Amino acid sequence: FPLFLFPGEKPQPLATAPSQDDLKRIAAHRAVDLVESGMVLGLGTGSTAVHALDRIGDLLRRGVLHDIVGIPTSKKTEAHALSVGIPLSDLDRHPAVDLSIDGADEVDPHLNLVKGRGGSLLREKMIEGASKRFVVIVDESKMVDRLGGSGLAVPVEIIPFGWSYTLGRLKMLFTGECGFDARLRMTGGEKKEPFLTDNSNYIIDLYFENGITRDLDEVSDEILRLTGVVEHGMFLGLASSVIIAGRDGVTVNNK
Ligand code: ABF
Repeated sequence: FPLFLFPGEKPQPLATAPSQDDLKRIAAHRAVDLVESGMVLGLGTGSTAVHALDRIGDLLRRGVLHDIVGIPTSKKTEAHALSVGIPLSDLDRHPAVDLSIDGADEVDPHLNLVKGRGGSLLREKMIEGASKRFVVIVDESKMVDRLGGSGLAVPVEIIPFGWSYTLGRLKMLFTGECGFDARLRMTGGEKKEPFLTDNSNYIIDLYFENGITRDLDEVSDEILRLTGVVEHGMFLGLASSVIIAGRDGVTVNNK
């Protein structure tokens, strides 16, 4: 894999068959090659994005990059970015973001995404939507023919007030859809309670047996029109590029 290395830097040894985490790191490092000194960066959330944070921190420490300011997409990312020495800001002080780098849960052939299984979709969409360039980093397992098609959830962030009413309204949008289900996301562990986002909201997870078969823009509009819905995890037309690390190499798909 053609990773960018510095003089004296040893290539990270890969097992003969790279693990999924190796692939995430490879995609992340490729994206960080696009970072230039002086940039305002949108900092993604998740196990793939963490590799990008670590790499940016490393390049700042070595003095290869300087004058970077990062805008974190979650509290978790904020803590990690600070721990690796990335100076932070927010959208109010830096409303124009040069480049955002983030993972995704699903990517379709048109570079539409599902994001937010980690629960950070709202801040991600705000920051990535404010970016001149939004680069998505994934391993090959995230590629799907149709959004919702991996059998995992399409998340919707809602306000807690009247959540079961909003759940009912969301279910009504997909009446008759074969194998459709919608559930309030709960925390794991023994103490079961609703999962809370960084914005103190709830998440409703939508499940589609065969993926979303209807027009994605229409589905998006219908969901957003429901009072009580804050945002959903379909990122339509937002990605500029997707870097896909697979066992046969790295592919870059541009919009
Ligand atoms: C965030 O991290 C989310 O939008 C998405 O849910 C998730 C992807 O996580 P991972 O890289 O751990 O698979 O970007």
